[in-house]
Amino acid sequence: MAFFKRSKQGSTSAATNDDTAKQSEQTAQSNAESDASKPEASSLWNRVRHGLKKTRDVLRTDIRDIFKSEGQLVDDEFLNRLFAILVKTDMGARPAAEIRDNIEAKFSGRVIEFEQALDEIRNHLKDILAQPPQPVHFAESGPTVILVVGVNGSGKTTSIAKLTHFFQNQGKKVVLGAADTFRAAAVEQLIIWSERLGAEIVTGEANSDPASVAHRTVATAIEQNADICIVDTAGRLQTQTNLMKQLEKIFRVMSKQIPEAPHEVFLVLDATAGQNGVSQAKGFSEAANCTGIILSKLDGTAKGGVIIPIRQEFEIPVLFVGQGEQSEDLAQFDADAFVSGLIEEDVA
Ligand SMILES: Nc1nc2c(ncn2[C@@H]2O[C@H](COP(=O)(O)OP(=O)(O)OP(=O)(O)O)[C@@H](O)[C@H]2O)c(=O)[nH]1
Ligand SMILES: [Mg+2]
Repeated sequence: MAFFKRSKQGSTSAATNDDTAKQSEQTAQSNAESDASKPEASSLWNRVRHGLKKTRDVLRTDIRDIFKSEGQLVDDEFLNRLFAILVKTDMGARPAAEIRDNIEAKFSGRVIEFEQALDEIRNHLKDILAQPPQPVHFAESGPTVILVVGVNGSGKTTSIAKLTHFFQNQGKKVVLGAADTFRAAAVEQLIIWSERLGAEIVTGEANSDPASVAHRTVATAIEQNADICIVDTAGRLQTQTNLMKQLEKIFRVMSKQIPEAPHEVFLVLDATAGQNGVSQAKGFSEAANCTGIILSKLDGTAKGGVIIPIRQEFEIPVLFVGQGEQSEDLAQFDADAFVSGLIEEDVA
């Protein structure tokens, strides 16, 4: 059930030619900004690559282990072992079965080489991860309002610090709203980030109405001619009706101030939460009318394969990946670079 009736898709498709031209311009700008060949971007992607090492090891080392020689007969045993390895990456049974079935259809009873098997995996993953270039939808005039939502501890507040840094690097002025009034520590956490980043912040008393903080944040952003206004929210589950209603109220309040607001609703997903996290977040994403995903904690122990079911099951794009606890630790998502990080060998 969708709590929020406003359709993001609808508002985009109603765009005029002018809007479309503007959007292409923004897409080009965003693509230029995400260009993985830029030094800063490529160093971030090296770190994403580092975060994908465990998954890459499973794909490369474990699959190589089922090749007794350079070529391997494609029989039931080979296909079963390949399927088991693919599932270990957290990509989910469906894509793993699709890859297995494609290989069976092409090579059954014949010999497949290791690199040919990797090609099949690489191509399939690229198909799944492909998404249209998706810049942040900026407001045509006035501040762009971004609401950040997700389950407890998924990385919302840290991702807001990262987004602030990202937008400030583009010369944009950011105002933050601490609408997680549930815990004093949550407000404190965002205040610390705002001081470090030099961004204005709007807070409220503990347990005060989060919608009132959201309202004051948007008002401050308008007053101060800010470019971006990012509002933090308390962690919640889709099943917590009261909390979902509270989110609905935040939406209502914002859209009274700026009819298109919130321009973006970012869902923060914890990459370490695996398949359960994905299923849990799917209903939430639909209920809260999310427009984009930030995949956090893609460092250390994360199984990067989790992005595959995310792209398959969510109709919204993955916009950013987070790979650390500092404000610089955010990269714009790049499907080709990601697949390369999942599969290509480390260059010594
Ligand atoms: N390693 C790593 N840790 C992260 C990342 N993002 C967030 N964290 C850590 O995860 C923990 C939770 O992050 P928060 O940003 O507080 O998460 P939240 O969703 O705001 O949490 P609640 O407000 O309690 O719902 C903190 O210890 C963060 O430092 C990341 O990309 N990588
Ligand atoms: Mg938080």
